Amino acid sequence: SLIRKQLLEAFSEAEGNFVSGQIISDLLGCSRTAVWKHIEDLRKEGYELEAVRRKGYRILSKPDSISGDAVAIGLKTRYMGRQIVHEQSAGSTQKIAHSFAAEGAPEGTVVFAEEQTEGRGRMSRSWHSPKGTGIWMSMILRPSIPVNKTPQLTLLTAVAIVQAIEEVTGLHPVIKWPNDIMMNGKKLVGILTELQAEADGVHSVIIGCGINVNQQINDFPEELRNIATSVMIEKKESINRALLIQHILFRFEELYEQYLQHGFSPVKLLWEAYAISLNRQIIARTLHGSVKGKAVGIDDDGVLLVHTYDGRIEKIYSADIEIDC
Ligand code: BTX
Repeated sequence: SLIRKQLLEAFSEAEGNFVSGQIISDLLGCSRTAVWKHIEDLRKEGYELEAVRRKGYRILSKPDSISGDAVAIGLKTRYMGRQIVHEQSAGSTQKIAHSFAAEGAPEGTVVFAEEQTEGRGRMSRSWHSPKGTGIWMSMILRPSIPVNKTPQLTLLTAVAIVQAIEEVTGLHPVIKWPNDIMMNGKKLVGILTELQAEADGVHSVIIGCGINVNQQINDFPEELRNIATSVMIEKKESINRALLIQHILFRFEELYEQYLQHGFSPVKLLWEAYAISLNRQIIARTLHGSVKGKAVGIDDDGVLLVHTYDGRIEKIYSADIEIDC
């Protein structure tokens, strides 16, 4: 309701400080008793609120929900996440985003699901997306860039997510080219970039982000337990998903604007600072075989450059990277 929205906005502006009962009743144009009733409603929804005489009310914690409201209230972006589609359960948020994009959804539209039953990774691999624990989201973008530049957006997204995780949790994840964010050698985040393009260029780019947030180790199936991790496992406390989403969308928009104005170089510098695979011996497994050598950098398109043992520089467009110890 509108009242609920105004109330949450008032708390959001107070940034964790008290808002007096009088201010709330003026704002909502209702009696102090009615204010109390609205506060009780918020408590029922899972908000933890403190009431102190003469000071008023303040929010101690929000429920870990990623409903449209929870993400929208306190969001500081101009267009990222200004249109939100939130599903309790979806096959894949990528699929939903593709159909919204085809119907003309504006840039910045974001699709979330509490769970995915057919979450997908690259090359028809699957992405485990259990209910209520992670951020399973797809962002719709409409950049005017040639098709061959779109892999840069995967790298840009990785930088935005690392920055947001650092801000919210104090953890320092690293990026493994092209699309993994890792913590202590395990996968924390996967990114999948897909396109709708025709001869006249890119119509839309759909960036899917799978972020393991509040899973415990037992929430992962056996085969992922040695290769996957979550923010909760690393940080040893649960994290409010809506807050993390807000930071991701904000960082993303900031970098994306820079990218549209100044090209890939500013993003490339940041990406390199967060990358672990650079200057290491690696094995890149591509669809056409493996390339061994030292990862020496990425070029201006975001392609990985590998200095092979026989002295050549190989360009790797798509591969799985293993650090060769
Ligand atoms: P990828 O192909 O690089 O990684 C997929 C591989 O990662 C799987 O084969 C498996 O080994 C491992 N894996 C699967 N699930 C998880 C998990 N939860 N945590 C860690 N490792 C896992 C990465 O592809 C791109 C993933 C994008 C997922 C998002 S979620 C929202 C959007 N919707 C959708 O269907 N996909 C994207």
